[in-house]
Amino acid sequence: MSAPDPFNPSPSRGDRFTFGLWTIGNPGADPFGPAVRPRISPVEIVEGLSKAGAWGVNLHDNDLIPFGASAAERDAKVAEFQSALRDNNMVVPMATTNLFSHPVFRDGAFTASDAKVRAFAVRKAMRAIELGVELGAGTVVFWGGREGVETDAARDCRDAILWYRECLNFLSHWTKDQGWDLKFALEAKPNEPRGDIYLPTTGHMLHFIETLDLPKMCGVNPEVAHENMPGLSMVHAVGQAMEAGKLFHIDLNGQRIGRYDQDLRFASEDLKGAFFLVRLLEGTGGYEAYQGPLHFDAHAYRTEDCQGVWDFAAGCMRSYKILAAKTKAFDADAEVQEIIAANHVDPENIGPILGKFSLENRDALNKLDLDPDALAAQGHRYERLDQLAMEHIMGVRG
Ligand code: GCO
Ligand code: MN
Ligand code: MN
Repeated sequence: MSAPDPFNPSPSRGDRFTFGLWTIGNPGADPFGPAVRPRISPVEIVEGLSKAGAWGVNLHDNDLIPFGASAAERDAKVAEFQSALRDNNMVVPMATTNLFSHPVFRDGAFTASDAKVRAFAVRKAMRAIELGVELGAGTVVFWGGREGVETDAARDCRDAILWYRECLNFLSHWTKDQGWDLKFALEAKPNEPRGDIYLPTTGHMLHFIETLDLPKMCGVNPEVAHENMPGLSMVHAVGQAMEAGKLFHIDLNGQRIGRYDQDLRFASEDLKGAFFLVRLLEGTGGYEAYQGPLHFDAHAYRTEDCQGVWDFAAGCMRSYKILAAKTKAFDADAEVQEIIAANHVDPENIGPILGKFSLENRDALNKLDLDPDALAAQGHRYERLDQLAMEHIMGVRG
């Protein structure tokens, strides 16, 4: 008998891994100190990511084209970038707009109180969407970093939400009018750089989307760090988005609860959270797998030089693949299946009664023999189940 193939966590194009120009190109500046390494150029990023086994690269307009560049400068940058993409067999699945760096956005972009700023932001987003389409992107991310306040004396948040909606409606109608079949993915974050950002969680975004003119075109781009900063569950945010058919994109990284947005290497914090997130995305525990790009919105530690940046990128992809293999083994584990099955019980076929209200189902519900003490008597064995998950993660099982 031949030995099974050893597990290979090396990434390849089929894994659909992507990084942003701003993530690999992050030179390590922080609010307390300047850049510590040279900014890797867009062309070098495309080459390096391709060698590392990634599938694509994403960008903000200004990651490639400096703010205020002439048309000729823009076209030259785009042409150079496109030829690097072609030479290295890389795609651009997602494009986004920088609506946060220029001081014009210091009090917001789509939610700025000055209508001229909002107009400038929408026009900038139109140019960024055009760029995305030129590069072949199918998804446009909107992250409203400056859409918030330090003081609520500044504006009524109902005005902000109304203006946010108007701008997104304008952009989605314009996109349709251009004949483009694009998806908009809205990314929530609770704070940073603003004291409080509007629509702070994926859950808030999911509701807001339903109030837009073209809700089908819009979904979410949840980020591990942004849900974990306030101590929320990324697994539940993503699960709710998937259940609603709204997981259009995802920002994978690592984060400790209660801190600034750390954007750490994927799975380097909260390994168990990362395991259950990958399980959800891979669909090993049930339901369909997520089919979109697996994007890492993270950057290397400030301690690193360029070699460290590539170590960081490899680490994100390897950890995802290792966890994908672990979740597969976890869900194939007979003891795991047995504990889950023992809890998911309905021998009297009660589910359909609750599935739809009718007078018959009301009567059937009232007739059921339900003994709370008997139902409460048995434990659920989740201690054992979770330990099994831990032992798979720790590599002593599976
Ligand atoms: C952040 C955000 C950004 C966005 C990016 C895409 O906290 O800085 O996560 O990295 O994801 O701007 O729109
Ligand atoms: Mn972030
Ligand atoms: Mn992000």
